[in-house]
Amino acid sequence: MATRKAPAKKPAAKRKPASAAKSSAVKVSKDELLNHYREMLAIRRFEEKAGQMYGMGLIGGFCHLYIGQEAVVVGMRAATTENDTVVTSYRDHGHMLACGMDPDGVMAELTGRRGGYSKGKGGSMHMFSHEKKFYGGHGIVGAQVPIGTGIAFAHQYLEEPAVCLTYLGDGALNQGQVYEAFNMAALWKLPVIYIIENNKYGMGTSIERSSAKSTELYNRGQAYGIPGMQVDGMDVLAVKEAGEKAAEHARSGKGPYILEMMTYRYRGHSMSDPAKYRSKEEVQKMRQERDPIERLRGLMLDQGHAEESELKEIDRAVKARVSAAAEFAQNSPEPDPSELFTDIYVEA
Ligand SMILES: Cc1ncc(C[n+]2csc(CCOP(=O)(O)OP(=O)(O)O)c2C)c(N)n1
Ligand SMILES: [Mg+2]
Repeated sequence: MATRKAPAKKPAAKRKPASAAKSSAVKVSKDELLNHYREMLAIRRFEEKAGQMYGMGLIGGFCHLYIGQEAVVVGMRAATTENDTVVTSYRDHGHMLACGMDPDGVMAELTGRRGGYSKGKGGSMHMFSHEKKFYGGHGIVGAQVPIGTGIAFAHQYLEEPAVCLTYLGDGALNQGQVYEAFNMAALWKLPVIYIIENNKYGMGTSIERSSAKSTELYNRGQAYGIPGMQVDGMDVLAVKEAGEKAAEHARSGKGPYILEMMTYRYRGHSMSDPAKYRSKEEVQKMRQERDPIERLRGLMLDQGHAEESELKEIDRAVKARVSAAAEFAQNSPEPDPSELFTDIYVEA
């Protein structure tokens, strides 16, 4: 469960070395563990169902599944509060569910129905919930980073005690706008946590082939004095622990923080990805050895936090909830064509 340490190489003079989170041997209550398990499983089952429905032609357009990465959003959610805001890329279903958004509304948006969060007009990549403080869902790689930085600026300006969790992929980290945002966030000490979800691949190639210094993406804020940490993103407890540290830093006026979550996606980049850039064996190995849900399940059983029967009951309840969301999404009517002309501008 250990998180990775900063490289042993001695840091250059004056360079603030990126630190590493300690192991996740923290005291956590049984209820908390069960909640983490339930939430990760809910995302997994939701995404599996979405994948099935896509295959059946019930969902169209782009659809990027989050399977494998569940510990990141669940751990970060547990480390932060309901006042904190979230913004992310197109791989966003897990983030929305972790924010407490209704699975019915998310699934109905995927099927393009009126009951969806964007009334069926946005689809997988374009959902928002002001109530749950989720600000998208962005299809343009990296575009959410200046937006999250702007939200953090608003928190500071309005003297709100909130932090903005700004998620981005390893591929997005090479975008110029990310560094413009880093500069402003550091300059003004904005309450923002940049969470790099390093799942090792962009759309069609590995980080080794696309990113300089690919083993230490958490150091990318160094030029601006932004501290960073590399975290085992397949361990929900390690994520939570690192998230608490980053949130404390950002909330107390010290400015931005970077967390590099080492994670993995099991499915293709999107539903139409032939995944020629990696082997099936690699995916299989990850699933067998690193799966965040199985890992937590094993930990709870080994340490006597839960009985098999309790976990089975959670599995059953989660499955039933996801089936109900799928049912809702198929029964909700399609938007009326007149809806094409509404919601184009939103009142301030
Ligand atoms: C500006 C821009 N360039 C290219 C694309 C096409 N594209 C979509 S996702 C993606 C890869 C991004 O990978 P990463 O940031 O690692 O996120 P992941 O999909 O792994 O979650 C690319 C190149 C885009 N949507 N926007
Ligand atoms: Mg990636």
